[in-house]
Amino acid sequence: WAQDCLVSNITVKQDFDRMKYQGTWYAVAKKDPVGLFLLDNIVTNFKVEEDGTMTATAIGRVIILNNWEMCANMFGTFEDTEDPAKFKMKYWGAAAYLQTGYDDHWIIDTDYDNYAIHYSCRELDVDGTCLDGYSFIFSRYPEGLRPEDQKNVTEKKQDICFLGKYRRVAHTGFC
Ligand code: ODT
Repeated sequence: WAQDCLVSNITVKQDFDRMKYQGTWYAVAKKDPVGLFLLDNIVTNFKVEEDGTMTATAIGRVIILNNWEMCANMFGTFEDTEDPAKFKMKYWGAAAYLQTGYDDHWIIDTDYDNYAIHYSCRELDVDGTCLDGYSFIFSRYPEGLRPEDQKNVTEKKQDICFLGKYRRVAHTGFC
């Protein structure tokens, strides 16, 4: 078994249930993209609207325009695809100077009650691997993952070829 790291071979959560995914998730680790945006104190809240659309808000500490530190209030709407665990995320900030974008948003794995592994590849390399991507490890608890979830999360980090590329996301109460 040799890992090929092709984005097209990455597997996502089977039968993803957006209803059970709702509510608060604390980012406990992050693999940054080129030109990282959210630094730490990152908390997201997912919701399913009455028409079934998944939406989310996120806050987090950012540094904008060389050295202005603030808490960004971000919003996202998720477009469905043929795979229930793969979305396109349109996102924007409460203020015009915050980042906007349109990213892939894949839920690699979650048990809904404790942990979730998110993945987004922004730019494919010519060989089909990910040239620029990011990933969040989420927990329902700001203190971090339960010990019993850590082995599985480590395996999934390897499956998406980001093992060793994560940093811890602190929750200090800044935001
Ligand atoms: O921080 C970075 O470097 C890249 C990520 C920027 C996207 C932030 C947009 C958040 C919009 C609201 C959505 C919340 C849900 C987020 C879940 C996972 C990560 C985007």
